[in-house]
Amino acid sequence: MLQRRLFHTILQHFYPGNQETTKSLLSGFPLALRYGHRAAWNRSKSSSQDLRERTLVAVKPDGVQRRLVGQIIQRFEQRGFKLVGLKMLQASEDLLSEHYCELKMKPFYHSLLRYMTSGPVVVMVWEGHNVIQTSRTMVGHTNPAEAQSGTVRGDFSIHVSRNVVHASDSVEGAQKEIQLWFKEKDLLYWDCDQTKTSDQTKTSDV
Ligand code: DAT
Ligand code: MG
Repeated sequence: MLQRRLFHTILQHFYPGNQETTKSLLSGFPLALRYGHRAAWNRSKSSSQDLRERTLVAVKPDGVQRRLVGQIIQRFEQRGFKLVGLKMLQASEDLLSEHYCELKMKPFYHSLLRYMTSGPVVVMVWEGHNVIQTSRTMVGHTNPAEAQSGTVRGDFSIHVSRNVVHASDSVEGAQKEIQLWFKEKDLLYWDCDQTKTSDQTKTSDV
């Protein structure tokens, strides 16, 4: 009500004596207010969801054997993504057949499962803006022979059957894979509160 009266006063200032113009502009005001407010709310809602995008990245058995886990984690940290889940495990054939269910008919499927069960894997969930697409770019082409230098596969591997790392390829794929590999309770929600850290440092310095 206060906003309506304020708007009326402003209109009166610009259109003195023209009651009709003032009235017609005023009738659109609550709508503009309502939709403007809703649009702003939707914008902030979608941008905060966007920052919370999550993906599954896994260091495959060859990556673990070759002691590449640290370097791969470092690339994601350095890029600015947030680690919200991490575990090392010997994956079962059941889990992998679910993970790679879309590849069941491929000629390499059985050797893929043999390779993926040949040793432990390190599975991670990374969070951040556009993390799914950016991770795919960072990981590089499926076939390392075609992967660009600077990507994980382009820097650390030469053959498609030993391509070191996995990253989800879509929003649906990431959701499915995260649920498959992690229980909800094993994913952490933590805030990146650097201000607090520097305040604490200042306090302890005093
Ligand atoms: P990506 O891992 O890049 O998402 P994908 O989902 O098509 O690729 O395949 C899953 C894995 O299967 C891939 O990382 C390595 C293996 N693979 C794919 N194509 C292959 C091929 N032609 N020969 C052997 N292994 C292959
Ligand atoms: Mg894939």
